[in-house]
Amino acid sequence: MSDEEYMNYALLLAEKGVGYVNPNPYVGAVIVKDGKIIGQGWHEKYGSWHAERNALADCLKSPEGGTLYVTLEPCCHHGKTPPCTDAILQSGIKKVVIGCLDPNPLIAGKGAALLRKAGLEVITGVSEDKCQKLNEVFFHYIQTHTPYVVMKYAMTMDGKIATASGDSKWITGSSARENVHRSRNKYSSIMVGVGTVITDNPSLTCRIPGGRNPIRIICDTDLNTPLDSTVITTAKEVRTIIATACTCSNRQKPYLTYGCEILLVNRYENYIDLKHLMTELAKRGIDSILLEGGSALNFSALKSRIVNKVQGYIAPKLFGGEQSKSPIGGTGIQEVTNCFTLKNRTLTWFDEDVLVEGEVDYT
Ligand code: AOF
Ligand code: ZN
Repeated sequence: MSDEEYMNYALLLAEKGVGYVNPNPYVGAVIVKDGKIIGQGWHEKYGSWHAERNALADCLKSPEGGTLYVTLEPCCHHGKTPPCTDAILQSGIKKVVIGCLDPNPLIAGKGAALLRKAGLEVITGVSEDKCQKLNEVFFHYIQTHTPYVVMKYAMTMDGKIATASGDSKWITGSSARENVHRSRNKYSSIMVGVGTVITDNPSLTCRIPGGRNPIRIICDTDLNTPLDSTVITTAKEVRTIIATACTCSNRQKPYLTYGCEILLVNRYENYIDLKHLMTELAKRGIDSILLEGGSALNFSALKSRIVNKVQGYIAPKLFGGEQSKSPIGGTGIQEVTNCFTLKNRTLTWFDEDVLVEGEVDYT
């Protein structure tokens, strides 16, 4: 097998960490000796052993003289676990093939340099694009100290997220909805505006086998979330953060009693300051947000330039209606030249629905 093939296999292992390691990266490692894989591992759980140590522990025979393939540069710092570089040096491995360097300032090339200095052969940049793409959330979070925000919506082919009467249930089919639940498992939190809670009373949980619930974040400038809404009554079961600019402790109290966390943020143009909210959430270890709207919050988020990726599911249905809402509301932009554009676009079919994805290009 070629270096790329071993690295691609390590990438598959890394993906097994989805849902378990935030805000750490997904990392996979394979140890090869005499042309055979003798050990493999991945970063399985936040705070637990790194991929390299798991692969070494998995070795069927001595890794001495072997080659380590790892999707991310081995760490050389003491974090929740001791440096992987120590374990690699102790193992007698002779060659390390790295997918991409770790942008964490504590590492950032130092891990690779340390191994080279110790006399190991080190190759970097094998399947680099794939390795970086896998960790787009981690790369963004560690470099900007803000969460990676994915705006997701489902609309009809005529661009509506609800009918004229406000009905918005089941726009897309089950296969697309299942993919949304995979996203809820992948990203550490889910965010909606208070309007969505009032009109839809959603539970915002992850409903796929083995999935875990994202932390729920409700943007509620003036604390208007109904106390009998599902997100509030189940706040002791699923961590729920109410982001608000309301400082009145009497108004906050009932939410706290239900088990919600109140996150006080600055006000900005009659709304909460979303940039401020992002830094506060990152401080709490939240590396990613699935933004599920509604339309007012979606436009505020775009305007505040906090959105990194847009995922639009399009169903082959037509609703019509002057007043029927579209995914992004607010004032909108005035001139086409000021529009938001998307780069690195992809299309994926989910039965009859199509998912259009792209990264927001703020340049
Ligand atoms: C690796 N292999 O599998 C992972 C790495 O607190 P710790 O000890 O878990 O360290 C977390 C940092 O280590 C994290 O920010 C990232 O830079 C790196 N993660 N490194 O060599 C791994 N998960
Ligand atoms: Zn490590």
